Amino acid sequence: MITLYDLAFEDDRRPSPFCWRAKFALAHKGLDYTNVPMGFTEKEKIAFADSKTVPVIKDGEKPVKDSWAIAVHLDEMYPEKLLLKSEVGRAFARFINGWTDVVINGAIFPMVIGDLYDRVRPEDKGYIAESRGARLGTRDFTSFQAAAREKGLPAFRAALEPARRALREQMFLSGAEPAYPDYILAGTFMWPRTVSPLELLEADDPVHAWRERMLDLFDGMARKAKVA
Ligand SMILES: N[C@@H](CCC(=O)N[C@@H](CS)C(=O)NCC(=O)O)C(=O)O
Repeated sequence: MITLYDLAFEDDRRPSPFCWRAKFALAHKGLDYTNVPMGFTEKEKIAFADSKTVPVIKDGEKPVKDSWAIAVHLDEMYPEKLLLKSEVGRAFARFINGWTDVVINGAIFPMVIGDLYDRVRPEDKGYIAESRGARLGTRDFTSFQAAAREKGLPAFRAALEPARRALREQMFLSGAEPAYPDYILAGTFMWPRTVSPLELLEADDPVHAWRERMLDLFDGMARKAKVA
């Protein structure tokens, strides 16, 4: 039996890009699991895994923390539909993981922090104001977000060019079928989708069409999630 600890915002929104990677990975394998929602200030729920961040899974008695470690664990334990495919597939996925974390997540965060803060659970607002305020040097997230969007949106779209070039040639980042690199980037798009009305992509962008395909996977699993 697998349990996934998943970050929850107000009205049961589930924004964590890293938790979405795990949810796509579990769905890819066709594995059943129990989803346990947790707020930023409920870290005692994941203390058993010695983690301060989600996702965390408990697979039987085994705790696994960190989305990358979860993907590796799932491939080891359930090798039927591989997420990472091969040594080359794993190396490619590792690159996409780092690129998405640093470049793509980094570009989105300033553009949605105001909307995100508005949707955090009331009991978590103090924690987010302090932790993200310290990171950004301000607690006026609404003004910060407005300023970030001016230059940030064109820069974000430009940063997606490597993915766009691949998606002009193939249906998924991983080729004809989706695999973990797709789940990494799709997980990231679930983050703004669930907390902000900001549309990040133009309608004729190949990345937009790919995102639609990702939303349709697994019976529309991601599309069914509550949006901003
Ligand atoms: N490298 C980790 C990052 C996980 C992470 O940063 N998760 C965020 C939620 S999106 C979190 O739990 N943050 C807790 C906090 O900010 O206190 C992974 O891939 O799982």
